Amino acid sequence: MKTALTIAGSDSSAGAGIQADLRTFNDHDIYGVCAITAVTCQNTVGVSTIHQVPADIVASQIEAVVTDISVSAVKIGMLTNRSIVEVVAQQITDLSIPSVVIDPVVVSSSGQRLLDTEAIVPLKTKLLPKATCITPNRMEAELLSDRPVKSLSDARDAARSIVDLGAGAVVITGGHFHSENAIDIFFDGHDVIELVRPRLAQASAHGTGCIFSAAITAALAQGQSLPDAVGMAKSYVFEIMQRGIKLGAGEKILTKRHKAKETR
Ligand code: PXL
Repeated sequence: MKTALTIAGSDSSAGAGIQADLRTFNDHDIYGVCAITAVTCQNTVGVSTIHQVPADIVASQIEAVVTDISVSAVKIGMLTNRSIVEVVAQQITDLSIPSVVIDPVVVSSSGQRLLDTEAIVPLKTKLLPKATCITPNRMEAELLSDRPVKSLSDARDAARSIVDLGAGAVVITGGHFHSENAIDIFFDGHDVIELVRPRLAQASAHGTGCIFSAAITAALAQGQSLPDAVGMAKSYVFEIMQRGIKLGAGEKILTKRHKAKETR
């Protein structure tokens, strides 16, 4: 059985973070292992507290699993602070971890900061160049490219500059563009590909970014090409976004195990 590693934060509501990643790996017949960077105390309404895991403990978790279990791909999500960004970048190289998918998480969908401001530069200079693929949303693409990303044409320019910074490929997710469709821009240094799906009413559901990047990681671990992995992940997210389930007072939780018609 193929395995993939997720390096990310724990979400007590299990809609995003480590819990969503492991669920997504499982849906794609990948055994998931994990290294937890932070414990977020949150429910469907928002994040109340964040406990940052010490960087050496993050490193020990990664080393423990990777030196024992052969990992085919890694997904990197919430990293919390500069020390964790640096230690993870070092370990990707030292432990020769293949197929690195980075979801450059900065702020939660409920508006809580999940990465310190001072961690942005090391994220760009030390970690981004190790990415097989990085999956920023519009706001994250602005931070990475240092340019406004207000339109699809801005997104195409930002995608080029993110690849110029050293990422193997980038997908700028279009959930936040003011267009009729949800359009993602994929660029791998050669071709710009637009991935188009109709925009869904419940587009703000919690965890979509985590699930998208985890699905790409799972597909890479299965040996798919990157364009195929991204296309499959987009379809998977589109499918489960229609299965959002209202368990608490806030955002819906996305899980494939829930049948869409029960929510209508
Ligand atoms: O969706 C971004 C995200 C990533 N990781 C964790 C989160 C969130 C959003 O809340 O809690 C742990």
